[in-house]
Amino acid sequence: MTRLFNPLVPGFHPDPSVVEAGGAYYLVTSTFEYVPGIPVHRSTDFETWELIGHIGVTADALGVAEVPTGLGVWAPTIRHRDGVFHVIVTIPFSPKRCVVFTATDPAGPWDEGTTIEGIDGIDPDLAWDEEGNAYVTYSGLVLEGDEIGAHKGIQQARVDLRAGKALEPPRSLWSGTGLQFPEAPHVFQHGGLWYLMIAEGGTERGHGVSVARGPSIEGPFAGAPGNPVLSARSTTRPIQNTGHADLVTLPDGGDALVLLGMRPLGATRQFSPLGRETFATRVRWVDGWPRPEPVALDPRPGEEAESFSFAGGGALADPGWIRPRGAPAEVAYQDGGRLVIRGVDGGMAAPTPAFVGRRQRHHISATSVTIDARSGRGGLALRYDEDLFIALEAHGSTVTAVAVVSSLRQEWTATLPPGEITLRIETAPPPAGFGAEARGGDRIRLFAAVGGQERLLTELDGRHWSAESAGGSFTGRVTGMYASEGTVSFGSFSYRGRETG
Ligand code: 6LW
Repeated sequence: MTRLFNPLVPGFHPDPSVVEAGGAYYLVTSTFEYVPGIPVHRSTDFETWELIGHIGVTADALGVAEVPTGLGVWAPTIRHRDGVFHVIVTIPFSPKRCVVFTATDPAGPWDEGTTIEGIDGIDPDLAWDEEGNAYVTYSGLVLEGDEIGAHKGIQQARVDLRAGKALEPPRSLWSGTGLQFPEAPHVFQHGGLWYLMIAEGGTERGHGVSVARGPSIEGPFAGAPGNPVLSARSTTRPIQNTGHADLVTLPDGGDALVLLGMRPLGATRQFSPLGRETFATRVRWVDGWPRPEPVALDPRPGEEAESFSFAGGGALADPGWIRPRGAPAEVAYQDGGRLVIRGVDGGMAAPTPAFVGRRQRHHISATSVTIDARSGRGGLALRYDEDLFIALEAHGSTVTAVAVVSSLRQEWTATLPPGEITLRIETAPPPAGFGAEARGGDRIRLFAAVGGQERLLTELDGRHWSAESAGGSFTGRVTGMYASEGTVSFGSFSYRGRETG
């Protein structure tokens, strides 16, 4: 039996879509303002997933150089047909809009994409009927113009992928049970019928999966009894917000959904530090309807540890580094066994900061760097967005911890002896119970050290840097190295994470 580790892909990885081709699975997720965008994870056993590449490796490839926070790359769908991988995605506020990227090797290179005119909405799905006609099915959320914010339900149009246009005005399909934000549609065939699976209820605690079926790809679709067929709302399940699902057949022959969820912490389970992650759950078919099981927590055991020394040439080429609105290599380079970052004014508050980071993937985590900040200012930061971040900023022998929550800013400063500085950010779940600390999010501790002398600069309540506080930022925590002035250099970066013990 295939074991479904959950999270399947930990850290900020929402809106998953998966396809099986040639004995392997390929999974893509949303990346919003981050570059490179749209990671492609590959697995042959559905248990171990490897990041093999990205679909947009520069900001221009995705049109996200100036995209507002929370917009950018939303909800890709990956499909495979006649030896070609297709990824269709909406990139709101980018010239790309609704775009289809193709590649014969999902590790890349991917083409520059073909925009599909006439599809105005989000969460596009791509499917072909029995005759080979291509259809885009999408969520009719209006993102600009006079009707901004209006919702037209689930829509569909036959499209010409080569010419990049809809071949008919969009038609309305079944749009769920009436919960808010019918979205994330996927259409597929099973047992001679066509199914339309959607998310509804909004991506917060009300999120769920609903299903309808009909005789053709165009419907008409009739909803399943008992929709939503999956939701964690108002339950004590450790994985909440479950929805936005795609169907897949596992290596053991059973069916499963990949979907997004969150792992809230705290006495009233309100704060999710890691944002929306990718999970999976088994599906049984009952009377021709998919019945997903509740999503069960099963994190990979033990500790995940990674470290980069920058002495070898390829450390910055690792695909796990990301940066808002620009490629990491535009501000960072390896020189003399170190990673050098050129400062950008505004530091972590800049929309396009000189920040090169990796997703926080575990509740118990420690990220540390060694830094030389004698010719600049910079350090280690934990970012939700440019308004919500924590930074340990070194300048000469001084280290300042900075915590920013919108217009609130607080600082703690320490002066250290001369020498190479180590900066470390640790996170841990809050204590159990109902005390003051238990009511918040995770506990975040900020350290600076030189030689054997270590200082705890401060301890913070992580509720302010969690998905619920960030609202429509839609991303998750990213921890990494940055510079705000001059140049700073890093000798090492390490991340250790685990879920228990
Ligand atoms: C995604 C949509 C959603 O496109 O959030 O709230 C968007 N729901 O399905 C970004 O993840």
